[in-house]
Amino acid sequence: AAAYPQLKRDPKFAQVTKEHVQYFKELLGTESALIDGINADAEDDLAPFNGDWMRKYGGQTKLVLKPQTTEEVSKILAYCNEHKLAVVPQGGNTGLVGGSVPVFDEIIINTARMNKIRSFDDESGVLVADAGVILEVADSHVGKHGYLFPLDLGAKGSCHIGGNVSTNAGGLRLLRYGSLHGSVLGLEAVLPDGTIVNALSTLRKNNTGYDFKQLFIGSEGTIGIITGVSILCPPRAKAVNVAYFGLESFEHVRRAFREAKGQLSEILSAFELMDGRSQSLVRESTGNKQPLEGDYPFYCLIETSGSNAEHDIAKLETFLEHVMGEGIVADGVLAQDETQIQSLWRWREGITESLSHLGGTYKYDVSIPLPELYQLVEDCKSRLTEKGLVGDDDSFPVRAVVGYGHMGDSNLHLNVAVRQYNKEVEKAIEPWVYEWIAKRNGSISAEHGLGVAKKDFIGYSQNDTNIKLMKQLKDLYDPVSLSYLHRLFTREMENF
Ligand code: FAD
Ligand code: 2HG
Ligand code: ZN
Repeated sequence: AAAYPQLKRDPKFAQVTKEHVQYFKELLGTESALIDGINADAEDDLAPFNGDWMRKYGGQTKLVLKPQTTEEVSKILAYCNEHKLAVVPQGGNTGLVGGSVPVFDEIIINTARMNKIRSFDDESGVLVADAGVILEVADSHVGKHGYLFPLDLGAKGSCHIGGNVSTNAGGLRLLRYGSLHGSVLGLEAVLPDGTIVNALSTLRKNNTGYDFKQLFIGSEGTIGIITGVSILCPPRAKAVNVAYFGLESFEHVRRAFREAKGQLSEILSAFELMDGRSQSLVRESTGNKQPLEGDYPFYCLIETSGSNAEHDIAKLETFLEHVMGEGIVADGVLAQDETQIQSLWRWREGITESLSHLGGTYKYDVSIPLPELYQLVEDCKSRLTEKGLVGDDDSFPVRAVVGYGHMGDSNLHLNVAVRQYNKEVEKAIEPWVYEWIAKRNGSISAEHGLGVAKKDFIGYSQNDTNIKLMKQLKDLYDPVSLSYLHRLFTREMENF
């Protein structure tokens, strides 16, 4: 991956020296808490921290710090603030907008060693955990007590719950369990000057002034580092069913969604969309046989989660009879056991990884009203085809244009897979794609955040007043802007 070319390193930030490293070594006490590329060549050890999941953004850090406690994070930030050392927070480094990459030479503050479950209350379902707990670990922990983590996503095996909260990740269960703005009850965070903010409430209700935690949820590390999370987990459903359908058009998918909402209502826990190309890509990369015999332009995956298996199956069967009988879905399959449930989910969750085998992927994570949701993919495909950029042989830079996503949340993932990252392709899509979304009052980032990929395009989804207010909040939390946590707003703010 190439270094991010568009931004200049801010000269007000100091270079990391051996003296700085010595301070951190003494503070953290153990070799395993630090990767030191200042005193020795540590290129190989630093590489996984310097690159992102998409191999799109390259970082140049020479120092990774892995604190274990909130106090250590506080001391690190206070020191960085005092010595004008830029930092970037990093969790599982699975973000899809380059936000966790030290695109200059920022010190990485990685939460991997902050991995303790602090408490779980099996009466209220409230989990309190360090920010660096891996999402899947948190879910298994509460699972043992009959509860479910209210967020699920394809990167669950490596992303951290602190990273999830910082990006306000949406994922596969939002339709049923809502966004983290609702389920996160409290947070502990460290401000850029080292101040520890303890808002780690476990209460559902607490109307005593401003709700600080909400500002941290989705702010991508710009106003501080989250160190602890308190989150309300719902009971784990006793009966889970998954169905996978083939459909003839996007109109049919919309009708199926309307029917699913109407007939499955309170047990519906996911309604996911996959286009035909996304499924053939998963087939090609895994070698697995597709769940249905025929080829369809659209597929959808429906999950129900309820407390009574018999009731749920009865509802689901009535629904299936209806959508098949009315010709709303062309074909379908219902998972018969947990293994089949997992294997059907892989046809949806595996798309991102299958795309990554093709080379690079330009990712657009948009929210637009349902009627036009898929039109964006068609228009993008036509545009790239007209420009002669799409084709099967090696002379064409674009290998596939696919659309999939969280239909139930009006959230589409438009992915353009390229043999390698290519300026001509990027210029053909951007800012065209953002203009397309803005014309429909959509969001240019429904769930992945701005990172470095989308920060310059914030104006397509937020007006000047909103951006100005964000800047004011940023200044309040990080008044001297010494820590590099301000980087999201550096560019566009020059206009104010
Ligand atoms: P990182 O990538 O390490 O960091 C993400 C951002 O948060 C960065 O800006 C970083 O600086 C900041 N940050 C990290 N930790 C902290 C902290 N403790 N305090 C303050 N700031 C912090 N996203 C979705 O929303 N929905 C999906 O369905 C989804 N599916 C995915 C599937 C795959 C296969 C992959 C690779 C990614 C997917 N993502 C999805 C994107 C990504 O997993 C999420 O954004 C996730 O929440 C990032 O967590 P992380 O720990 O990896 O964070
Ligand atoms: C998903 O829903 C993730 O699978 C990733 O948000 C989407 O890779 C993407 O564009
Ligand atoms: Zn998604």
